[in-house]
Amino acid sequence: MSKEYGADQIQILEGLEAVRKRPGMYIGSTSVRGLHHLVYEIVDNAVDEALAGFCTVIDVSINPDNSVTVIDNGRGVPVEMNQKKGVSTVEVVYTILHAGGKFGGGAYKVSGGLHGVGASVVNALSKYMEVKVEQNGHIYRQRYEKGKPVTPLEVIGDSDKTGTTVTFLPDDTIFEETIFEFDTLKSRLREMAFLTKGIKIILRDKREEEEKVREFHYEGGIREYVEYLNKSKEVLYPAIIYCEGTVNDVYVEVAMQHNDGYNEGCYSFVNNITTPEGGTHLAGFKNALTKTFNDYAKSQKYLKENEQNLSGEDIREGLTAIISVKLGEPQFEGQTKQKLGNSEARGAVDSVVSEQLTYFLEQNPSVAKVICEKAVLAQRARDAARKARDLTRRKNALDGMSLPGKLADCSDKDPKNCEIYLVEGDSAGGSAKTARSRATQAILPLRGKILNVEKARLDRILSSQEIRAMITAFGTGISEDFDISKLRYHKIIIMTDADVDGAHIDTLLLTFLYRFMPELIKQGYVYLATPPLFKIEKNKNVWYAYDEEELNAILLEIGRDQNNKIQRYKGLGEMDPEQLWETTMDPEKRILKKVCMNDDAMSELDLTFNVLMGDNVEPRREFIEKNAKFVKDLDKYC
Ligand code: 28F
Repeated sequence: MSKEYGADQIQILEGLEAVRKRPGMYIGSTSVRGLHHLVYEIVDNAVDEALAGFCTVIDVSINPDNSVTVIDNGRGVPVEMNQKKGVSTVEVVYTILHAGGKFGGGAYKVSGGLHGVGASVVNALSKYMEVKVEQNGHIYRQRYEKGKPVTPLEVIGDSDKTGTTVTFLPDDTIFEETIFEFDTLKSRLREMAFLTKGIKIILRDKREEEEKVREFHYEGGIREYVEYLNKSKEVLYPAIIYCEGTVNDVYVEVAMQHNDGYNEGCYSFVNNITTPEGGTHLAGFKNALTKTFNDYAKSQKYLKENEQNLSGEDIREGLTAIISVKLGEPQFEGQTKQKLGNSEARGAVDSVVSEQLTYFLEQNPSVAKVICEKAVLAQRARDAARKARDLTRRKNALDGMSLPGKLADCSDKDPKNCEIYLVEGDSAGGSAKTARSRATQAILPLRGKILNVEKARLDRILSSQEIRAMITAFGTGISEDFDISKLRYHKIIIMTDADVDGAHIDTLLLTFLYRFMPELIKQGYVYLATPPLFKIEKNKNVWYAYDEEELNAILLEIGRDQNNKIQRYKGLGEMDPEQLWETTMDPEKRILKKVCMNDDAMSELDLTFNVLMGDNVEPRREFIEKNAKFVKDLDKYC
């Protein structure tokens, strides 16, 4: 007899169908990024249980089949029947869209993954999901496939513990990628542990013989987060400035500490969700900081009455800060819905930080002095930078002559058709100018190593000819002046020698782009050209190989004998223009690698750039030893 479908059941099926039809609406994308959001969504529910005070350990495992198991030691999702729905609360939480605590009010609403779409979305997008609840001395289990229950909730054993265990296998007919990345999960789970002081989060990778385990547990919460982000830097003072309070039902927590660098690293969160586009909480923080430091600097005569106020930028130079707020109904705005809109958060953060920072400065005059002195230096450097920066702005669109002399521009003026090659060295630059398609390909030769922006202030950076030439050529401006609509080329292609020096120039250029024009990378305009490593000649035939593997494949095919002439390219300069065109610049034949980044864990990205490009050699050595499988003559890199 056909199963009686009540109105509720139909609504449930329609809900799950909707998720499977348009998954991007619920988890952002079905790319590798959306895949990892499935894990964050389930872990968020366990974090909710921790915030409610009942869970202390969350155990996350990537299983050999790339399914994921998340275990918490909370109370366990209630197993009793939900009278209204006629099924267990477990089934309600895992099959009804927007069901579960996040929308049920009460203690369950202060945390949220991708805006709290709930575990039912993860269930709908999984080939199977199995939920186990330990409660009332029993172990209950229910299995679902593509979101639909395939067993009732049934007792499968006894247990004297309580908690919830969820295992799910993402549906590979929906996700392009179903291989989880350990480091991606590691970054986000570490961040969750920093944001939820006292929780212990364990991450296990069970896909290899040797299980890989990482444990994150920070009693100090976001204070330890600031310490962690500053660990590769020289801090200006030992203390970590900490503010905490609740205003208008907004819980505010702020930790900050200056380092001797020039980059600003302020990361904001709402209900543990990262808000890379900032919003009202970040605005409130910045306002409080500028007001409080200017009042203090004037009262202590670090600034004369008639002297210009310190700008927020001056005060935040070298600042690492975490701004975390928790509130009931977060409103998300902005291009990627990652900007907080709640107006009450601005005032709450402003008042908590103003009051407690003022008190801290009065109690710690030596720290206050160091910060004010650095801000005054930054103010002077900023004025110098402004003059240098004006040199990079083209007076107006017609003012072609202000383009850098070395730039061989293309004739097409529609950015969508145009690309600019950043070429290492004048000889390769010359050969690229000859090889290129003049209509759509511009060439900007870069002489030698560009300045490492990670270790320099803006005025020094803008005094670099190479840096100014790129800024002017791209047309977008930098930092807060940046305007993507002014970009003159929709492909920025870095073309360097396939050797250590070329790789070093790649990292210097990427550091510059990441620090001053991150949207170019985020929106996918930046590429790396891949010149061939080998040229194989045999009886007038020519082949090109881009790596050792390809070389062997070609030799296998044409036969290894003395007629083969194999040339290992040392650099671009060894190729004549037509070879360069043929192998590396012809859009029909070339291989371009797109440089990608996502802002799921910006703080980790900033930290990695600083470890690799920053002043301190020791953290870099550790990073290379840990990450590079076989690194010889290490000191060459440091
Ligand atoms: C591995 C992922 O999902 N843990 C969860 C709980 C605990 C409760 C709960 C969850 C209340 C009424 C919605 C228990 N006892 N880990 C998890 N642990 N959900 S999810 O309640 C669900 C809400 O419907 C819980 C008393 N109150 C709440």
